[in-house]
Amino acid sequence: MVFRKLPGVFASGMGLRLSQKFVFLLFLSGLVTLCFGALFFLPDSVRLKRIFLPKTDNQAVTVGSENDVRDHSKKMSQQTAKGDSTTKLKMLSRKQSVTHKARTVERSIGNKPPEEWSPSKTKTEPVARARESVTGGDRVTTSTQNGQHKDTFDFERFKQCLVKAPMGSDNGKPSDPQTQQRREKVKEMMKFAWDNYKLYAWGKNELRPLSRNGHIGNMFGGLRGATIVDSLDTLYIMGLMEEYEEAKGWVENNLDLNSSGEASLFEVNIRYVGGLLSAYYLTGAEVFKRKVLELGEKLLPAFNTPTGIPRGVINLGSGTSWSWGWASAGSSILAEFGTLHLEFVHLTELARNPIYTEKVMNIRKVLNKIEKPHGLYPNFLSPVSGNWVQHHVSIGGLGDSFYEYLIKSYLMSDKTDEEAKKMYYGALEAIETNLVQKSQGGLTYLAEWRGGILDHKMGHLACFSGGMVGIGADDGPQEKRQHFLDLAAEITHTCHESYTRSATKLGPEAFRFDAGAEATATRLSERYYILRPEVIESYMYMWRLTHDPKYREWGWEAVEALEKNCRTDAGFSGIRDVYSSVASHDNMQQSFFLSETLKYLYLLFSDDDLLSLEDWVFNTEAHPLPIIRKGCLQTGPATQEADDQAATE
Ligand code: DMJ
Repeated sequence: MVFRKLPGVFASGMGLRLSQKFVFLLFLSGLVTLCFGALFFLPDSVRLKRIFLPKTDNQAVTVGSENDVRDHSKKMSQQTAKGDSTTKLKMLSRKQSVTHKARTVERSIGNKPPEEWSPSKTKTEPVARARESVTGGDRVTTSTQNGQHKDTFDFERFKQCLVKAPMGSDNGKPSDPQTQQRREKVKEMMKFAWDNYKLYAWGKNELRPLSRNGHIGNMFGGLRGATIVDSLDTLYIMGLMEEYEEAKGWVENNLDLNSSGEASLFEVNIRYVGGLLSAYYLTGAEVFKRKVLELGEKLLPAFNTPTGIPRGVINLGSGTSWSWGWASAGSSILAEFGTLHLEFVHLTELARNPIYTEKVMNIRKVLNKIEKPHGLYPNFLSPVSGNWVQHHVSIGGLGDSFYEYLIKSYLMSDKTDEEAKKMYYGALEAIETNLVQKSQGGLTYLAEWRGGILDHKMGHLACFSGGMVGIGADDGPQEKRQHFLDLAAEITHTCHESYTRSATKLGPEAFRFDAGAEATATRLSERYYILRPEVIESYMYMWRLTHDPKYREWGWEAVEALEKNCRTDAGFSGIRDVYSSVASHDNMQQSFFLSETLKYLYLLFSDDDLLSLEDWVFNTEAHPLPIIRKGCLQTGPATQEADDQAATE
C-alpha cells in the first residue's frame, strides 16, 4: 500500500502512522457532515428531523368538543378509527409562468347547450368600471412581518381587468316586474335580519331572535361581529348603503384582531378572511385590506406541523394550534384544510407575499403524494404523518368544500391551474363511480362511503354539489359536458324534492334513501333546518347556467317557506323539525343566512351581470373573489413579467 507524503508529515514510521490517522479522521468527518446534511434534503425525514430539530409542534394535541363546530361535527359520532399509512410520491407540477396579455371574453351562455358556449366576441381591452360609489384604488405599501414582496396592490389596475362592472349595468335589476318584486322582497328580508341583529346583538357574533340577545360562541377565537363581517358584501350588492356604512364603521373602529381565543381556522377563514377580501375587492376601501392582512398573518402558525397540513384550531394570540377533540386521533379535516385555497391565494395577491400560496400549495402536494382509496379523498388526515386516518368519504359535511375549492381554484386562476383541474375531474370521476346513486323512485343522490360500504344518506350540506358540478361542466372533457350539466340538474332536483316532502317546504339536515325513504329524514336528529344556503345556492348556479325558470320558482318557494316558518318578531330563526307545521324555533340567526342564503336568493332574482361568473367565484361562504386574470393580478415570478409588460403598454 502506498501512502503519499502529506505536507508537514515526516516519512518516518511515526509520520506514516500520523498521516494514516489524519486521512482516516478527515474521511470520517466528511462522512458525518454528509449524513447530517442529507437529513435536511430528504423529503420524508420527519422522524429523523425530530431527533435533531427542536421539538415544537410534532405531537397531536386535541381540544374542544363535538359541539364546538356546527357542520363538521355532525358526522363524528359515526366514525371508526382505522389507519392507513400508504405513501407514494408524486412531484407537484409548477404553474407555468404567464406572459401574455389579459384575455377578456364576452360569452353569452343563455339557454344554449354547453357545446355552444364558445366565445362570441373577444376584446383586447377590459371594459369594466366599478360602481360609482367605489372609493377607488389606494396605493398604500403593504408591509408584513413575513413580507418578501413589499409592494403595492394596484386596485385601479385590478378594476380595469374585470370584464364587467361588478354591479352589472343596472345593479342587476331584472326586467320583468314579478322578478323585480321578488328581489325587493329578499332585500327586505336582509334589512329585517340586519336591523334586528343591530338592535339586539350589535357587535356579537350572531343574533338570538327569540331571547333578543347576542351569541358569541367559541368558533371565532374571541373575534366578534361575525354577522357584520359576513354581511358587508351582501349589504353592498343590495344597495343597502347606510347599513353597509354602519358595518364598515364597525370594522374600522371595533374589529379587534388582538384576541387570544381558540378559533376554528376554517370558520375564521371562510367568514372573516373571505368577508374582508370581498369587501375590499368590491369597494377598494383600504380598511378591509389592512384588516385582512393583519388577520391572515395570525393564521399562518396553524401550518407549523410536520407535514404543513394545518390543524383545525388555532389560538390567534399565541399561534399554538390543536386538532379538534372529536376528530379521530388528532387528525385534520379534509373540508377544513381543503377550504383555504381561494382566500390564501388572494392574501398573497394583496400582501404581494407568496407565503400564503405556498402554504396551500403544500397541502395539495401532500394530498397528491398519498394513495387515494378508489380515487376518493377520505375525510380525516393526520397532520403528523400525512396519512389518512379513516376511510370515510362524504360530499356533505367533513368533505364538501374541499371539492368545491378544487374547481373554483381552477376557475379563479383564469383556468390556468391545471393541477386543480386534474384533481377536480379525477375526484368527480371517483365520486360518480362510487357515490352517485339512483333511488327506487328515480332520484339521483350522493351516498356516503365508509370503507366501501354505502350509507344511503345525503346531507343538506351536500346539496351545494348541484351548483359545483354545474359550474364545472363547461371545462370537463367535451363528451362529458352535457352529462355533467344533467347530473348537476338531477342533484338539484333531488335536493328540491327534499324540501317539497316536508310540511314546512324546507329541507332537513339529512335525508335518506333506504327502508322506503325517498329524500326524507328518517331520524329525529336529522329533521332540523338552520337557515342553510346549499339548496338555494344550487338553484342560483343552475339558473345562471340554464335559465330554466323552474329554478326561480323553486327559489321563490323557499322565500315563502322562510317567511312562514323562520321569520320571528325579531329576526330569522332555524327550526327544529321541518316535518312539523308548528314551528319550534332554535333561537339562532346564523351569520351565513345573511352572507349566503339571502345573497344567493338575491342573485337568483337578479340579472346575470350582477357579480358575473366571468369575473367572480364565490368562496364557500358566498363571498365573491375576483378571478386572477393573467397579466392583471398575479404575484410571484409571473407578476414581474406582467408588470414589465404592463409598463410597456
Ligand atoms: C357555511 O358556513 C358554509 O357554506 C360552509 O361551507 C358550510 N356550512 C355553512 C352553511 O351551511
